[in-house]
Formats: sequence, structure tokens, C-alpha cells
Amino acid sequence: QTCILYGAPMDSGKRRRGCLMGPDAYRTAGLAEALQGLGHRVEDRGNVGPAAFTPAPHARLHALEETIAWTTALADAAERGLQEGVPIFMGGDHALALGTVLGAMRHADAEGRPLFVLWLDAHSDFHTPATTDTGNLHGTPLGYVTGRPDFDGFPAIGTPLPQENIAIIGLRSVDSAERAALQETTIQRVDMREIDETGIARPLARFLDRVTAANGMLHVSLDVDFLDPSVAPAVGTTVPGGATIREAHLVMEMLHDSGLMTSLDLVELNPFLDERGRTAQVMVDLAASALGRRVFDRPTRAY
Ligand code: DIR
Ligand code: MN
Ligand code: MN
Ligand code: MN
Repeated sequence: QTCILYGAPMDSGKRRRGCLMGPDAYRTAGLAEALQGLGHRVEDRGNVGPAAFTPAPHARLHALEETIAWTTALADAAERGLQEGVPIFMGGDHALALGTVLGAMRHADAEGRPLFVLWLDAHSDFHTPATTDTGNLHGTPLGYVTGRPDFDGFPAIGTPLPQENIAIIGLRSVDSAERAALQETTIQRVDMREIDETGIARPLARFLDRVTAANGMLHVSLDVDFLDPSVAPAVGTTVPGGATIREAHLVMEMLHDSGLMTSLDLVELNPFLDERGRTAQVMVDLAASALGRRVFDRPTRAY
């Protein structure tokens, strides 16, 4: 495969700064080399930047204009990258998915195939600019792409992403407005309790089977805080009780086995909060598993 790396040093999706250092941490931790070592062609296209914007003060929302400008630029990058290979976005905070998922929607539309989205996150990121209590737009990408209201000023969505094409795995911090809205949807919501009760493979397999049946494209958005903070501390919004390293690698290896993943975000890494690049290394290893690293081959899936 051809892996096309884009740095997305976006830091406007929340108030705590540092995610702008993410792309260089991934480069330093050897993401390109790891993927090359698996036999892929890898091109690092350097960093994307926001379109031109004029910041304006806003009562509740943080850095609205800058976030819109990034959304425009990243949607274009994702759409172009998908024409040439598997784009991998080295974030940057999760607001970058406002753009990358939009670009993937446009690409899938042009291909005449449905897009599916796998959201690996402690949080559901299903807010709208009107419901967010923090004003941090990194909590809104799934609200945006599903066509929820009040995204004034953002690029128009076209046909919204169908709710049933989304799975969120790892949930353990859902704000009350999100919870009320989510419970009215057909989004597949996998919280930590379900993972405890059934294991992580079953709900993921259920989702991947639906993607396969629909001949879908699959965008994967991996938030660092999907992982337990004991193994991935370098994120501004740690929530205890997250996925273990082994659960996360199982997800990534199953994604590779499925052959379904067409684009990937690595988001919310804040190297300023880390010790010796430890979390960047974990994320690089997970990306490598998603692109084929394994101990032994597994010919069939057991569930
Ligand atoms: C929170 C945090 N729900 C908010 N969201 C995060 O600001 O709306 N998403 N961290 O991953
Ligand atoms: Mn294509
Ligand atoms: Mn997130
Ligand atoms: Mn999160």
C-alpha cells in the first residue's frame, strides 16, 4: 500500500496547548520508518496548514474561525490523499476530524461507496457548537459529519454520514447533552462496560462485518485517550479505565486483517505532557499494527 502522511498541527480544538507538536513527535518516534519496514510505500507530505482566517472574539466557542479554516484545508487534503493511497493524519487535536471525515465523505461519494467511521475514544465527540459546555470544538466532529445543526460558517456537509455507519468504541466520558442525543441515534456505542463484559473483539467484528457487507470505505479516528492513561499519559483529557495496550493492538490487528481501513487519524497526542516520547511510541506501534505488524498470521477470525 501507499501510506501518505500528513502532519496536522492543529491546536485550536481546545484550550490546552501542545498538540501542535504531535506531527514532529510521530516523525521522531519513527512512524514512516515503521510503515516502510512493513513493506509499504510511505510519503510524508509535510504539514497541512489552515486556510486564511480572521479570528473574532466569541462568547462561548474557542477559536471558531481558526477551526473552520483547518476544516477546509484538511478536507481537501483527505480527499486528495484518498485518491493516491491511505492518508494518515498525524495530529493535532481531534477537531482535525471535522476536516478529515468531511474529505473522506466527499471521496466516498465520488467513488459511489458508503463511508463508515470507527471512533476510538473515551469521549463521544457528538456535541454541536450549541450544546458544547466547554466551547472546545474537538468535542464536535461526529455531530458535524452526521448533520447536526448549528455548525454555522463550516463547509456544507452535503449528504450527512448515516448514523448506522458509525461505531464509537471506548466510551467512558459522555456529557449529558451528548448522552441524550446519542441515545436517540443508531450509532453503535461501545462503552468500557461492554468491553469488560464481552471483550473488545466482538463489538468490533460486528461493525466490520457491516462495513464488509456494504463494500464500505472505513475512516478510523484514534484518540490517544481511548487508551488508559497509565500507558498513554500524553493527552489533555485523560480518563481512567481505558483500553489496555493489548485491547488496542487487537483492534488495530483486526482492522488490518479486515483490509477495510482506507484512512486514519492519530489525534490528541500532546508531547508537552509526556516523558521521553512514550505515548508517541505507543501510537506509532498501534499504527504499525493497523498496517500489518503482527507476531503470527491468523488465517481465520474466531468470532
Ligand atoms: C468534552 C471533551 N466532552 C468536551 N471531549 C474530548 O469538551 O466537549 N474528546 N476530549 O475526545
Ligand atoms: Mn479511491
Ligand atoms: Mn476525541
Ligand atoms: Mn477523547
